[in-house]
Amino acid sequence: QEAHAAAMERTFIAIKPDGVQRGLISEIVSRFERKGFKLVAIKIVVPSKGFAEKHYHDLKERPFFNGLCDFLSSGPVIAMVWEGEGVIKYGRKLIGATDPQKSEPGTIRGDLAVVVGRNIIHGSDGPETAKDEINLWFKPDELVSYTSNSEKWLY
Ligand code: RTP
Repeated sequence: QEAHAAAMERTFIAIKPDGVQRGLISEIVSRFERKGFKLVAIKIVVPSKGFAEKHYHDLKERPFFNGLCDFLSSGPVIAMVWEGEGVIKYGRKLIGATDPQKSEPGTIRGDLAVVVGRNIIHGSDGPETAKDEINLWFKPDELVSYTSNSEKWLY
């Protein structure tokens, strides 16, 4: 069903500095990959504090905003774009609740994290933020469109 490919949904996923430092990159990538989502962009980057503030601009009134931005800019982050049917919502499901104390076992945060300030991963929470975050973190030519061999068995 090739008509799918053109309009396939995309989301922005980031492995935060704690996830990178703890050696969880392959574990996290693997969960999205095995589900059947397609990786269309990936890079490692140390965001500046100002960049982190842009990324989290919606949270600027929250008491933890400054600490959160300090943390996101404290080391390497893996920035990714994943593609697939329902990837924005289902990606959030794979990630689990914001507070790892409340995330279900089987989710990334439920299995791999303990506290909200070190919850190892970020995922866009809707179509608008997905679009904005992809545009913030990636230039258009860093997104790669391709057909993966497994697609005809997934869709
Ligand atoms: P994210 O954007 O990172 O995927 O997380 P989220 O939507 O599940 O949660 P959100 O409410 O947008 O919060 C963004 C990030 O802020 C940190 N946080 N710290 N100290 C605190 O009480 C607190 N609350 C939130 C978390 O790292 C959360 O992922």
